This record gives sequence, C-alpha cells and structure tokens, in this order.
Amino acid sequence: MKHTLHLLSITAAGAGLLFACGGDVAPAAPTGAPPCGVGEPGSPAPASTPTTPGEPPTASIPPGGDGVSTGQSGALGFDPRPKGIFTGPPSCADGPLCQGVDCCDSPVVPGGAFAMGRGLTGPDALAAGYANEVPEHPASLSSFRLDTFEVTVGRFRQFVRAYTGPPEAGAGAHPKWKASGWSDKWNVEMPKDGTQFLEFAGDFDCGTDFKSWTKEVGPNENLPMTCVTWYDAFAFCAWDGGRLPTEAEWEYAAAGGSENRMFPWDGVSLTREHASYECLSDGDPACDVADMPPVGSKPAGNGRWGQRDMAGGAFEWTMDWFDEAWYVGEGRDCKDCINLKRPDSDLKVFRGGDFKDSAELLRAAVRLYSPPTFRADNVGFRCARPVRR
Ligand SMILES: [Ca+2]
Ligand SMILES: [Ca+2]
Repeated sequence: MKHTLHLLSITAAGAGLLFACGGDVAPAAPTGAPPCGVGEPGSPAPASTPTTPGEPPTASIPPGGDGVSTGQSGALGFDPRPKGIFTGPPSCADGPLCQGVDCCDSPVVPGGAFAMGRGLTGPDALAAGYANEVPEHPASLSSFRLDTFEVTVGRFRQFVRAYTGPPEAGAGAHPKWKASGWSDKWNVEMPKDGTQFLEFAGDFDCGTDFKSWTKEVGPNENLPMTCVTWYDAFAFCAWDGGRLPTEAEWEYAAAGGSENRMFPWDGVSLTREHASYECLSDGDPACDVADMPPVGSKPAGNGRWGQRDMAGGAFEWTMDWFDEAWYVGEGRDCKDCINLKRPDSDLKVFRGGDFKDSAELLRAAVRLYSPPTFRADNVGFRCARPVRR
C-alpha cells in the first residue's frame, strides 16, 4: 500500500517545472514555453486531460473504507453563531465545519529557522529532483498563523456574496513587507462589483470534470475552491482578514520547520491515507470527481502544526513571484523573505501537489508556477494570518 520513493525518479535536468494548460501541471516543459492562453481576465482555461494516475496501491481498500466518502459532502455541518458579535474571518461567519473543526481554524506556526529547499543530505534529501529546489539554504521566519484547511467552496461563496469590488490598495500585505499588499494595478484582474463576479470568472469552470464550484449551495461546499486566479486568492484572503502565505512560510509549515521533513507528516512513507493524489482517493483507479475529497480528509498527513492537505488536495497559491534563480540570488539567505519582483516570466508560485497528479509533487520542497491569471481545476489556496488577532 505504501508508495515508495521510486516514484520520485524525476530528472533534475532543464529548468524544472513549468505550467501546462488548463489544470495539468507537468514537469520538464522547456524554458520559455509559451503561456497557455490563460492571460485574459475572465476567460476560463482550456480543458485539461487529467494526468495519468501512477501505479495504484498494492493493498485494496474499499471505496470510503478510509472514512473518505465517495460522495463529496464530507463533514458538512454548521455551528450557528450569534449574529452581530462574530469577529472572526467573515468567510466563517455562519460557522461552517470542516471534518468537525471550524473551517477557519488557523494554528500558530512558531517562527524559527529551517533549511529551505531540497537537501543533498538529511530528511528531505533526494537524489533526483527539480533543479529549482536547490540549493538548500537558510531561512528564518517570524511566527504566523496558517489556516488548517484549504479554502472551501462554501467559504469562497461568502466572499462572492459579499464582494463589492477589488481590495483597497495595500490590503493583504505581509506585516514585514508593506509593498506586498494589493496594488491598484491589479484591479483590472477582478470584477468591478459582485454582480459581475461569476461571469468575470467564467463561473469558476475550467472546462473539466473536476469543477468544485456550484452556483447554488450544494454537496461541494467542503471541497477545495479551485479554478481561481492568484488575484482571486489574494483578494479572498485580504477580505477574510489574512493574506496569502509566502513561499518560505508555506514550505516551513509543510516541512515541519527545523525538522526539514520531506512530506508534511513525520516520515517518508506515503499512502493514500496521507494525501489525496494520483486520483487514488476513492480506491478506484479511474480518475473522476470522487478523487477530489473534502478538505481535511487525510488527517494522517497533517503537518507538524496541524495544517491539513499541505500535500495533495489542491495546489496552493503563494504570494511570491517565481524566479528560477531565487535560491541562488536574493532569496539565498531568507529572512521573512518574499520575492516581490515581477519577473519577465510573469509567474506565481503554487505548492503542494494535488489530488490527481503524481506523488513526486507532494514533497514540501517542490515548486510549481504559472501566470497569476491561470485558472486550474487543481489549484486552490489557503490563507495566512497575523498571530495576534
Ligand atoms: Ca529542506
Ligand atoms: Ca493542498
């Protein structure tokens, strides 16, 4: 049942990872490969062909046998809160529960130092890997909160309902980097008001079988919200009292900080109990919507500070622009670092693997990227928040 790391037989050649069209992410596209026509605001990405699942587990587990229903309602539920006194994240004003936990639960990730990137020795070492993951280099971070769960369809619905326009300039900034906040230049990437949101976003439909958004409240409320642009994700987190995590924060939380883990959980064994990946979640080798489980469905894969689905589920947008040479350039000695320089390549980083792609992408050190206007059926996000609320 365990996936051994022979799946990680990826090459270190070339530029590492590039995006592919409409939801697939694939390694080893040549440097400079043209964007996939996803740069137009409001235009849904073209249909994708799901990545071919890897080899299935050798042990047979009946669908739903691990507590993950083949349906998608998951642990839907609400914890009604008195109106008027709720001061938490507005996306959780109605008290949604994810696996019986507040969907806006956001544990503190204590600051510290860690070895960012893939090591040549140590717990996260791997003979083969992507060139942009190395060299491993020192990073130190201040404490922050990171949401336990990926943002759900239900929480995003609250944002759409409340939406009146793009964020204020400066909103959603990292506390150490004022310039990391929303820029008025990005307003064109968001609808002018709430009446246009769904049309502007192409109904969050990436044209595949894996659409999580529904126009009306339904069984998908606890699925990860996907097919969102980086701007959507940034604006949501700013509205919800938080911000996007930096790439360094994301990896720190996924690697267990100084424990420098290969995967978010403490160990290198990998089964479908740890993460949803390679369309294995429903125990059936076919790749279908039942392989996109509700957020938090894989508690065996929880990170050191309780975050779930840091590996698998949906890829997660981070705040940083992607720079192939960041680890040997300005980011090589990272202190609460963030890459705010918009490169010519115009790419933002997302992290963590997803429900349908291969196990090799689940490692904490793996970096993927695409234009911020990209919408993919396997890319979502979670928010970071200040320690003091
Ligand atoms: Ca590392
Ligand atoms: Ca994830």
